[in-house]
Amino acid sequence: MSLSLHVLTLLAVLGTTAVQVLAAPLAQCAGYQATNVLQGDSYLVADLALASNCSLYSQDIPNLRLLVEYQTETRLHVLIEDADRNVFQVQERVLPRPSNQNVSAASAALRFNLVKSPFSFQVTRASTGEVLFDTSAAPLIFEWQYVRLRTRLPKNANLYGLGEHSDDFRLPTTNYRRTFWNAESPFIPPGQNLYGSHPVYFDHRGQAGTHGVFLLSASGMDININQTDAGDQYLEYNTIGGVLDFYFLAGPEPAAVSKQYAQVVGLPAMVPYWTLGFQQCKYGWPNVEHVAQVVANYSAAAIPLEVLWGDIDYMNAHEDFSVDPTNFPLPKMQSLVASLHANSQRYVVILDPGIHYRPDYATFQRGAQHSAFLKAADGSWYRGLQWAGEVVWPDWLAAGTQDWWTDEILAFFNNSTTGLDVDGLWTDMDEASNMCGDTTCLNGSPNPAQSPPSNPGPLKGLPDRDLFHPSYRIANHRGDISASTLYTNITNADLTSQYDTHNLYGTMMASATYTALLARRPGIRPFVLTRSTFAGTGRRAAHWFGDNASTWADYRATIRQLLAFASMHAMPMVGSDVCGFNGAAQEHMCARWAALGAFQPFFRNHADISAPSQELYRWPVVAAAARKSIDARYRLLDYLYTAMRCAARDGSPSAKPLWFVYPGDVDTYAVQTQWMLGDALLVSPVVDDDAQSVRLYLPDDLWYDFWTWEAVRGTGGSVTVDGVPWTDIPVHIRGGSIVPMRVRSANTTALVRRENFTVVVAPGVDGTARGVLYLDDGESVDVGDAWSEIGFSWDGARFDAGGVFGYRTDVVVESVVVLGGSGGPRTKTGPWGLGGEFGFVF
Ligand SMILES: *[C@@H]1O[C@H](CO)[C@@H](O)[C@H](O)[C@H]1NC(C)=O
Ligand SMILES: *[C@@H]1O[C@H](CO)[C@@H](O)[C@H](O)[C@H]1NC(C)=O
Ligand SMILES: *[C@@H]1O[C@H](CO)[C@@H](O)[C@H](O)[C@H]1NC(C)=O
Ligand SMILES: *[C@@H]1O[C@H](CO)[C@@H](O)[C@H](O)[C@H]1NC(C)=O
Ligand SMILES: *[C@@H]1O[C@H](CO)[C@@H](O)[C@H](O)[C@H]1NC(C)=O
Ligand SMILES: *[C@@H]1O[C@H](CO)[C@@H](O)[C@H](O)[C@H]1NC(C)=O
Ligand SMILES: *[C@@H]1O[C@H](CO)[C@@H](O)[C@H](O)[C@H]1NC(C)=O
Ligand SMILES: *[C@@H]1O[C@H](CO)[C@@H](O)[C@H](O)[C@H]1NC(C)=O
Ligand SMILES: *[C@@H]1O[C@H](CO)[C@@H](O)[C@H](O)[C@H]1NC(C)=O
Ligand SMILES: CC(=O)N[C@H]1CO[C@H](CO)[C@@H](O)[C@@H]1O
Repeated sequence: MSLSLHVLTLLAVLGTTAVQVLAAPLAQCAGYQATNVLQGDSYLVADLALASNCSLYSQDIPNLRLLVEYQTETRLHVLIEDADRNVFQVQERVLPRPSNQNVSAASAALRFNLVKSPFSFQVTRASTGEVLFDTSAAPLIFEWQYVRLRTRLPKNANLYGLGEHSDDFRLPTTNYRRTFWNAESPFIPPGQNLYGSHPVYFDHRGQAGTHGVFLLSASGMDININQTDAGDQYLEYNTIGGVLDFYFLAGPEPAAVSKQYAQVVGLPAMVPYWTLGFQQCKYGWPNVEHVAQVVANYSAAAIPLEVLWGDIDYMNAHEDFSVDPTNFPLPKMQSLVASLHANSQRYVVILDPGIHYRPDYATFQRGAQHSAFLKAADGSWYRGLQWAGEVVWPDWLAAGTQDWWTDEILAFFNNSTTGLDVDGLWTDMDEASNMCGDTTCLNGSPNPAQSPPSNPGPLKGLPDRDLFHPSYRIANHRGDISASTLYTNITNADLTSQYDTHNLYGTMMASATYTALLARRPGIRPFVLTRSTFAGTGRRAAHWFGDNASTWADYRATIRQLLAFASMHAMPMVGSDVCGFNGAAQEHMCARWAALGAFQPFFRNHADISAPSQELYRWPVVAAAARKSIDARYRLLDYLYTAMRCAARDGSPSAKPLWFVYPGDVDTYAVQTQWMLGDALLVSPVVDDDAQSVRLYLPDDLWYDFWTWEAVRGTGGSVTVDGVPWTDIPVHIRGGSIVPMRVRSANTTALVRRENFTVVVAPGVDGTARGVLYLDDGESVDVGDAWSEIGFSWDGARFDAGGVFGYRTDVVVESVVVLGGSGGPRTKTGPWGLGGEFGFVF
């Protein structure tokens, strides 16, 4: 590349205001000097003084403060903030911080080493001295609207996470940029920012352990992973604001990092049992009669349907809290929901954040009375475009918004005879996606945002920033940071700016919806599905992977997305639009996707209005694949529910990559077409277009074919499985596991819960096995003592079940099956009740 082209590119990227700041090349930036270092048993503080002005994109902040806390044995907190504490920090009410247990530095698994001049720091693993993070790679830059921090990394490091993206699971290590700016992203374009922001990465160093690095920041940013011309590997944060609020997580086992991360951002919500059933949606269903036919046709095809969804079609003129009086009239909707409920099926509908700006629309009027909307400069409501047309936007940080939102949900989704008695809510378009692509779409009518306050106050953001066109431009695929979303110069009710809170909008909407649902059915676990996410959203909501296409490429992408969300973003309840959202689903692909979806936690078929219908009964082969895989899923429902319970209790991943289980096996590090569902099942779908064979990796261990129970000795190599019918998906049970299964499947999860168990013992290489079964009522937020956690063990000759038996049930263990052995599986028949421990020699 020629020099002139390089400069031109820079100018284009930086915009016109950047010309003068280009005069200060990066190399001249001298960073900070640490002074007044004060070290206690469990903390270190220091002042950081600017060495010389850098002024790369905006003015430097002269005085910073460093706070290092040994919060737990495995968690080190490093905060670099402005000494005056004006720079925005994510509100505690949006993301409550974990408590600091003040452990002694000497006992912590991670060490902090300070270099005073120029200031840099290292984080090392105490047990080995291994350097995990080292910011001496480049001087710290901390400006009003640009913050840069670079860490050295081992060459070609094994890095994962940094969602939401559709890129390789093991991240590229050269010339790779991840941008964080929540955006509606149809077709989930590779290499671009998508709907959510999770600035946490896992760094896997093989036998030397795995650690995690979480930057608690909602700011727009680019994270560059690259090598210098000299070949030095680095990862570099480039943010347009916020502070550097790092949590270093020691692991050292990969799943330990998942748990430590969940401790920081909050444990995931426990899902209601029914949400693990199969679900169907489509945008463009024309009327309630058609929807009732879908339900009937699922039944006629003997494919269990648990949850029916309503996309925006059900609304009147796309207004929230309304039904279309012609095609989806309320009485007919109510009888649809009543008949679903009578059959133990469920109904969930969509809500959008854009509230129609129509003076006689009661929801708008009541919101206005509560001052629940974002405001423009002249005090009028800030407006934009969403499905309903010209809309105003809830300000989730305003004092009256939660009450207004809860009241709307209580009234419209009234659980008595007057309302639409839904079982969950779906928050869409919450990035927030604004169909006003630029600043003039409302017929050019001026709609300026309110002036930012001259002194917003502590942690609420620096005043006098260019909130519209910051000089450092992140690589948002939508263009400017205000493009196709809310203007970033809008002031929220708590005096923070959209510039700083943009990435929190969806998580706040999901959280407000969760709160409303809890008020509506007190004590019952709410179910919220959100498109836009941020670190910690799993505390309140589930997520689907957005609007992609009915293509084999996107079928494969779901596996990478599942792995990242479930194992690294503390969001266990995730899945894709089965058979793809955009475009025409092809028969064989849809059959494969039905089976793949059956082994991912959130399992919903959904398609766009422009896409042909793709319900699973539409093709015989797809129906057969669905029946077979849903039958298996439902027999495994309590195994899956137990995995969700583990996730909710301690952050254990509901699904994870092979290297979590075989961290020393380098051949697993890049595997992104297989996953472990829970601890025992390895799922290895056919992944090539239209193929009937799959090359799957089987680690050096004992495995059992889930369908035939045949033992398979993995050698730590790939094996080819040929002739995989369109209806099938290869699944293996890991030796050493015990898997509780229902004896039979049923048409709804409520019926599944009445079936007895068979317990499948899959002995490992050493001949032993263990497993666990969690049981409760499936819906209470607080189950009190009414839960069971039954540990199963097999020592080679004896089977035992013990643990906690608080959940009362008539369901029994009918049989115990031990796989392997020369004579094939051996079965012992009970029954054994689930009210107390039992055991026997086989
Ligand atoms: C940076 O520039 C400001 C404004 O010109 C000046 O007041 C300050 O002393 C400079 N700081 C350093 C460390 O050079
Ligand atoms: C840890 O120390 C901080 C600062 O001294 C204190 O505010 C906090 O209460 C302590 N936490 C615990 C759990 O002791
Ligand atoms: C990676 O480094 C190369 C060489 O310095 C540079 O040309 C490229 O722009 C960098 N890419 C990113 C994403 O930082
Ligand atoms: C339901 O099945 C009937 C009979 O096959 C068919 O005529 C109808 O179009 C189907 N409707 C839907 C919505 O699938
Ligand atoms: C729900 O409907 C019942 C019966 O009409 C009514 O008494 C109640 O006030 C309604 N609840 C809300 C929150 O609107
Ligand atoms: C926010 O930006 C828009 C678009 O440039 C402009 O019309 C409006 O006046 C700005 N508001 C403030 C307070 O700067
Ligand atoms: C219906 O909603 C009210 C609150 O509006 C709640 O007190 C009641 O328990 C709910 N009933 C059911 C069956 O969910
Ligand atoms: C589900 O219902 C269909 C028809 O209603 C029936 O044929 C099928 O046997 C049922 N399946 C199970 C597992 O109960
Ligand atoms: C479960 O097993 C018990 C004891 O053998 C039996 O009485 C009961 O009918 C079984 N339940 C079902 C749904 O098969
Ligand atoms: C991750 C992925 O494969 N994304 C694809 C989604 O669909 C668009 C359009 O077909 C492709 O361009 C992307 O590559």
